[in-house]
Amino acid sequence: MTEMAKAAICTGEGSAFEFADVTLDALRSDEVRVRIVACGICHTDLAVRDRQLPVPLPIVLGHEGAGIVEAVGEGVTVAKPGDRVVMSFHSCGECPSCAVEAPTYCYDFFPHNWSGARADGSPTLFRDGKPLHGNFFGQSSFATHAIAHERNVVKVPETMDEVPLDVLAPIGCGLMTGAGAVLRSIQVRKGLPIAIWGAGTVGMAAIMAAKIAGADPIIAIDIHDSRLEIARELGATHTINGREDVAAQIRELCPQGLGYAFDTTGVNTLIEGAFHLLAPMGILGLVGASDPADTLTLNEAELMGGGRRVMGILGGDSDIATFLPELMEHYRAGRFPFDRLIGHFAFADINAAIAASESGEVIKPVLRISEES
Ligand code: CXF
Ligand code: ZN
Repeated sequence: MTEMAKAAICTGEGSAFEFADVTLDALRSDEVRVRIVACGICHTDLAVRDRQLPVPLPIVLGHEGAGIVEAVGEGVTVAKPGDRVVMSFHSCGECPSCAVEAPTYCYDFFPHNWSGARADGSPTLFRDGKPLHGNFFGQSSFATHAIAHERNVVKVPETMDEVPLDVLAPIGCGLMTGAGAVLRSIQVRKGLPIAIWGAGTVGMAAIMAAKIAGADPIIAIDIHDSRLEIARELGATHTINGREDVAAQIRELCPQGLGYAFDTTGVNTLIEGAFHLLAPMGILGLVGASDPADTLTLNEAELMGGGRRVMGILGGDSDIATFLPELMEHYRAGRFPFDRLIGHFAFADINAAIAASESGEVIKPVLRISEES
């Protein structure tokens, strides 16, 4: 059976997303059809639009979808029709990374997430009877309906019944990346100082998680004072405007050095500067998208001598089946108040939502696509 949907199609840099009627392919045995209630917008969607990632266009983007399951293939056990679900990235489930519950490092990440079709090359979407690129992050959720997979759908626990899907939607990307980096990848220890460069979605999630982990102090660095104010509300004990002498202020606050430095900017001069601030055994975590031509210069004695570590991190080492419910519980308990970052927009206003994200006016735009019930 096929299903009609309305989707926002990305045709490339400089062009607004266009709405069109599309058809979803018949479900395979491991697939889930979701009626989308809400979907967050992430910088990765915009990086695709701007051709910074090798994803084919035109395509239906959107990878922070949440909705209600409409139908499932016969092999699906994670959810059933009527369940509330959030979606995240897809993975193969078979490679050495997936075998140790580290699917963000899936050896077959590209075909499952960025090829514009299923990993076997078959299209999930059609427009006017012809294949249209979709299956973005295994979902393509800028649409009224999406095909997702057993491995990238997480049922929302019943304890979250009171929490609307238009709040939960963005949990499966930047939020899990920042929180997972602190709690899972770096495993921040109580009482040690952390500094976080960049107070966007990922940085803010890292700040909230650093508070959960008991890091102290928690220093947030950004060039926008308005973001630093929110960072303080969410758990930063100190904030520094990036236009000031950041290194001098951190040295004054932490004369023994930083236990952890976490960069979300991808700017190599900032990363190198952060490395010099590490205490013995300090860890520098990197999640920012950088210019592919950039290289880091690190002093070998400084790296080896103090047992310092530099860690590349993807998706906060999230194992979504366990970690997303854990984060939802932190939200419910008031420890992870990420709703503070959300600005809601109607689906029809997707281009305004993108503009608000790019101007910095809204940290995490979330599209309302249909009523929850
Ligand atoms: C991704 C990167 C790979 C793992 C999951 C999250 N980022 C998306 O924007
Ligand atoms: Zn994303």
